[in-house]
Amino acid sequence: TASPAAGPGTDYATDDPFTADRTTWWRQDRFGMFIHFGAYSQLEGEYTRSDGTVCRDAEWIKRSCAIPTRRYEDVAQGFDPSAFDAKAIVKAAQDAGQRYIVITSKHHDGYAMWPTRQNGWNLRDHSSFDRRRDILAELKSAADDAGIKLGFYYSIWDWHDPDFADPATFPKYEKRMYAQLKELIDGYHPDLLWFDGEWDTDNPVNRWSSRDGERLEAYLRGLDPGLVINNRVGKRRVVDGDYGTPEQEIPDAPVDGQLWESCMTLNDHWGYARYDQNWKSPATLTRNLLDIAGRGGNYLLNVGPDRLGRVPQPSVDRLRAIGSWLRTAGQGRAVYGAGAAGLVAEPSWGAVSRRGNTLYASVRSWPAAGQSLHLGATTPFRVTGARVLGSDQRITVTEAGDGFDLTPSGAAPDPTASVIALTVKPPA
Ligand code: FHN
Repeated sequence: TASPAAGPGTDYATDDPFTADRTTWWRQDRFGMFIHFGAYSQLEGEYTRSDGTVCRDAEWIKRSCAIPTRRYEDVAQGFDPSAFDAKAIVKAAQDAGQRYIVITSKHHDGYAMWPTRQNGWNLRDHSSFDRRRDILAELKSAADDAGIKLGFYYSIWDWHDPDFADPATFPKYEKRMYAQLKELIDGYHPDLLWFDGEWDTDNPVNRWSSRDGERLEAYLRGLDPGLVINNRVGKRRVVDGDYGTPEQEIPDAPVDGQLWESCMTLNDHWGYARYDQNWKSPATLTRNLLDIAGRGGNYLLNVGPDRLGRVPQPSVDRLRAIGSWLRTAGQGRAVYGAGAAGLVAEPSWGAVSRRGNTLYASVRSWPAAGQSLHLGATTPFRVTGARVLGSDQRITVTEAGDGFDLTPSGAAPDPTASVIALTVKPPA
């Protein structure tokens, strides 16, 4: 876990308060695309039981709907994501302003999305897909061409491998898991591994312990010291790996000195669910990104391709809207390479991030004419300049109480959030 070198608020010229290490690219990129894609996608969120009842879920559908293993294997046999288009997916990420991608290589159902040699339960050997294709290789090539980093999600928990559930044979599963991870690292050279499924569970009882996580992490770092690894390697979650992984939430307080990434869905499911039309609005998603960046975190926003491998249009539309906001008037500077301001209290009217000598106040509720925004300083500093990105209106900055009042001379340039860039200096 990267440790703060100077720490926010002591050296304003520091673009990044953390020491440069393997996570530097990850901290600077801030915004990534999560992809949940696997054999479960073939059902598109719905399963009709033998008694005719319909059961709904996405990547958990085998477990949630108690699908018999043989029946689920038949489903996977029909899986044919012929429309999976790595270049289109990478373009959707680029259009969103997402600078890294994490795709499920193996979810809890144990189905490998690459031609693993450890078992026959994979997209090459157990599907109707073109045996000549390798979607992880296609995605790696497209990501490399676009300058986008690529990570693999890998579930330690495995519902399919009979040796996982049996304490007597768990070491056989662990050996296959190590071998699969070596296949992924040697075969595709990912920049990041996103572990999951390391938690305790009742059925099958998870044999994985924090000790196992520490041993696995050491093994992986031996294979590639540059790998960024999340904290879901061992049960403790806080200590293991390079960063913490809150999910479907934005941590309440800035997590000083800790690296973290919040992962979220665009609707209510990670995997594709045809019936799920509960899409979050582009404004909500953009504001989440700004709130997260202002607290020093990363945002990993998910897409769930359908059974043919296509990213749903509502997902593409929302991602494009976020990217449009980031590209407008350089507003992305409030996110990329930016982090917890460390100088001010979190305001009610928006989010404040900092990059070097500039504070980016992303205002979602712009004051009425003649009204002001208050910025409460927690560390003394001077404001030597203020401007609104995308507008030539003026901002009057006056010292007030514990901080400053910012009074715009015009209307909000952007309904989602308008950014006031403040140049700051240590006290004279
Ligand atoms: O059980 C998984 C779930 O299916 C999904 O992959 C999320 C994504 O972070 N992780 C687990 C739930 O915490």
